[in-house]
Amino acid sequence: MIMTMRWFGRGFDSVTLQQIRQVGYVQGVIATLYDSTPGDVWDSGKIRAMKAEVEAHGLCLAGIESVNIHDDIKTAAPGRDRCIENYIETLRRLGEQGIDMVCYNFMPVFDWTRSDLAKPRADGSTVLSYDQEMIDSIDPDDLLGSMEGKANGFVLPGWEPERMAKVRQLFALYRDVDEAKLFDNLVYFLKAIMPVCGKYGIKMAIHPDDPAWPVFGLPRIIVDLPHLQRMLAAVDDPHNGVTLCTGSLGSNPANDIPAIIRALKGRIHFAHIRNVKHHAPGKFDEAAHLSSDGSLDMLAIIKALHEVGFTGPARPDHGRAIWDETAMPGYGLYDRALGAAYLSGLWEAVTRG
Ligand code: CS2
Ligand code: MN
Repeated sequence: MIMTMRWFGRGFDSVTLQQIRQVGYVQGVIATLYDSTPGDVWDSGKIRAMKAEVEAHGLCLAGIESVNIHDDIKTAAPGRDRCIENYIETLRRLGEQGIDMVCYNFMPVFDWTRSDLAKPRADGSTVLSYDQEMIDSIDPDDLLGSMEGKANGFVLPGWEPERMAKVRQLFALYRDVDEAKLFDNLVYFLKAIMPVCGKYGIKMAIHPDDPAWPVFGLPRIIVDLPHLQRMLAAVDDPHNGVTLCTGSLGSNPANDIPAIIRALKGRIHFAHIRNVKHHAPGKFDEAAHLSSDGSLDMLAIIKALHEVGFTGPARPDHGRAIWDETAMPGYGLYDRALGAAYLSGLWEAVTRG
């Protein structure tokens, strides 16, 4: 396992590469071209500059999160083949520079969804939280507004303002896309990109839907083990793999994360490790990484990753906002650094027996 942290790039992230290096418990970062628009080809010069900047700070660029998928691909709209061609070209350019892991998601309209980005805890820290009842009372049109209010001025990953400005149109695009169609569109996309992935050794790692159930009546297809297995079987190529996000899959208490890890042996290319605290069905808070702070058994998760021989990058996923830090919700330095230290400790204990 290679411990990493996500970095959104200079100018987009409140955290610097030097700070990440000083965490000490991480070897690399997972980065992206944060100002890229889904559907466009990434600029080779920008990819090269990003990689050089990361390496100049003594860190490795362990993968990309995310190369986002245009809605035309997800809905099989007329523009899909062009967008797929562009995606293939982006992968080729990443592959040429030795980047071998790409995370993406296939969620319609909204990326991850939360009802509160800064829910106060008793100790004055804040966390992201989800309450289905609250989500049901929000008009999807207003969701971005209510999220932006608590985003500390940052653009949220997967919530590109230019896309969100047309939420209504996006919903119209998905009107006839049910679970079966969305799945077919994912398979079509994966089949098209497998040759370039094979050529450059790029491991694609789909991020689970977050939360792991349909939101706003939109279909969700990466929510549990049967769905993950169906997707891996449909394109049975080792380059077609998974981002094992414990918090996203763990939003549903029925998902047994260590069992999922064991069942996906060989196909997990990236791990997001964080804890969640379940309160009631459809109601959870993100928690500190520590097992006792949430509902997930982090030691059992690390043990399962070790057991399946996981060698890819892992990162502490979201953290709490602590010590008065102002950052993108979930992506402050302090609590993710604590998470990296804790997870590295568990990993050392497990690997050394
Ligand atoms: C989120 C997502 O849970 C997470 O990791 O922060 O934004 C995630 O990065 C994307 O869904 C992956 O494409
Ligand atoms: Mn995640």
